[in-house]
Amino acid sequence: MSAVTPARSGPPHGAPGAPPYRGPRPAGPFPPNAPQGPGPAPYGPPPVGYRPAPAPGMPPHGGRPAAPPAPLDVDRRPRPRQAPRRSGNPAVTVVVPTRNEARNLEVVLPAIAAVRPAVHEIIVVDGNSTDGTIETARRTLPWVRCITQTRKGKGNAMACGFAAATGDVIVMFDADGSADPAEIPSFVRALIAGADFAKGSRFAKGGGSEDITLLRKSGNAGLNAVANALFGTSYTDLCYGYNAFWADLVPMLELPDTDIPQPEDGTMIWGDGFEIETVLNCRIAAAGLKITEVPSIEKERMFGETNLRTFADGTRVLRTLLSEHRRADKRK
Ligand SMILES: Nc1nc2c(ncn2[C@@H]2O[C@H](COP(=O)(O)OP(=O)(O)OP(=O)(O)O)[C@@H](O)[C@H]2O)c(=O)[nH]1
Ligand SMILES: [Mg+2]
Repeated sequence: MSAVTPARSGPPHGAPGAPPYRGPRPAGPFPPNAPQGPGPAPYGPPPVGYRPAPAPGMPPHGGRPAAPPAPLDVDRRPRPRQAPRRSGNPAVTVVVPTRNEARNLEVVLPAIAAVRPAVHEIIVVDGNSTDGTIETARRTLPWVRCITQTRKGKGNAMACGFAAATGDVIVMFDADGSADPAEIPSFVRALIAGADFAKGSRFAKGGGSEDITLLRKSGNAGLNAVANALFGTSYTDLCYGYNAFWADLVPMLELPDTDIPQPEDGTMIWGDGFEIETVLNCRIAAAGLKITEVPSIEKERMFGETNLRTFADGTRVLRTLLSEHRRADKRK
């Protein structure tokens, strides 16, 4: 992407007529290479609700004022959500779940920060990593936000990240190097063009995977067929973690409460595991929202090991489809 963020014109923050203050930007310095100055609208012509970006010297991501650097402690308490809004120039929050992904973050975080139009914030949601993931994230990209999840499982990590997000759009982004940050603008463009949910797909035209095994591909295809039969959808890639949606949908998703403590017997609360993507796919479909698939190319995990257990997690996904179908039926 060569487009840059346009300069913000108009009064400074706090002055009459200035854009509303939408909460502190929690991180310290902004990306040093963030685009400044005038330029074309980042995602094409500005449609209704266009919100101009900041002038030189102002924060580059939608005009939020800079806050003092985040404390070094990990922030366990999600900040209150500012009212997200839909516009042609949305502030983009990238939520990155991590479990022992230090080596990958050294590559992945700078790559996300280099995306243009620049993202508003990156939230690393860590799950008790033992390899210095959080320290590495902070060292690699000082303005990254790091929080720790409240229970275990990728689903809980994502729910914590969604609750902490201050952007208008939320992008779900795996930390293992398998997702290409350069695709973020296509997800955002699909949302600006009218989608509620931009669903990444390795099997849509233009997509692909360098990583998926035959077993997982067949399992995914089967689960996909069940989902489409139950929900009347046309999903081509049910179990893919690279997706984006408007942040105003978070309350409607009714994900498991992040304040509930981890069960003492070590079991995972329903929705806290890898079934999170299925839960989102089902609830968005059941709500009749507009879904646009975005072709995506999945690369191989760079370093470290998978957290996915093909059979156990595949079974969780199948059970999720059935229980989400019952849930949708009850609400009709
Ligand atoms: N915070 C947190 N992140 C997790 C947890 N489980 C997985 N993740 C992260 O979720 C992302 C996807 O997990 P992966 O282990 O890559 O699973 P996958 O993408 O289905 O499988 P492979 O890419 O084949 O390894 C990665 O960034 C993981 O670090 C968890 O319990 N907590
Ligand atoms: Mg992966």
